[in-house]
Amino acid sequence: MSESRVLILMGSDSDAPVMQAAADVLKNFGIAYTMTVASAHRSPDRVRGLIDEAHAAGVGAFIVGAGAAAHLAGVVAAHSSRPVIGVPIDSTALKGMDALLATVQMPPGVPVATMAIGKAGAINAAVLAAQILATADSALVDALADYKRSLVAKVEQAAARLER
Ligand code: RP5
Repeated sequence: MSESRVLILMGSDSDAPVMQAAADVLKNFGIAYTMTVASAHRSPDRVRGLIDEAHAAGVGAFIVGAGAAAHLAGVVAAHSSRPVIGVPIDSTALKGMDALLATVQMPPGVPVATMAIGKAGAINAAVLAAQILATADSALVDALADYKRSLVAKVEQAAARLER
């Protein structure tokens, strides 16, 4: 954890296939992270310990994914004044709507920046974490500009393919 700039937490290892997308994006930006499992309901003391460790390490943002009664991001936000980015996971019969509402409906004063449900949300969580860290890292500003250019290029390639 000591070198990490982002802590990625998830409520269960069953969330890992979605949350791996956030890790992959951070890796592409060269942002060191720690990724692990801790449950707000099943292992609250572990959650608290990880938050303390993350603070000691100086992480600049938390990315937190959970499904169902997804309180993990909110609990992290309760214990931290660093930015918390929530990713609702589609892991129940309610297809992530449960997690979306549980993650986004925070009381005033305790924000969780809530992303879209699932993999798109995990990717955006990592991009947002990079944008937060970029406020004090000019190399990341350049990397984000490159990333935006790559999005433009993909659209242009898709347009060219369709127009052919
Ligand atoms: C949530 O319940 C987890 O974040 C996961 O999305 C869901 C199911 O967890 P498991 O039963 O697979 O451990 O707490």
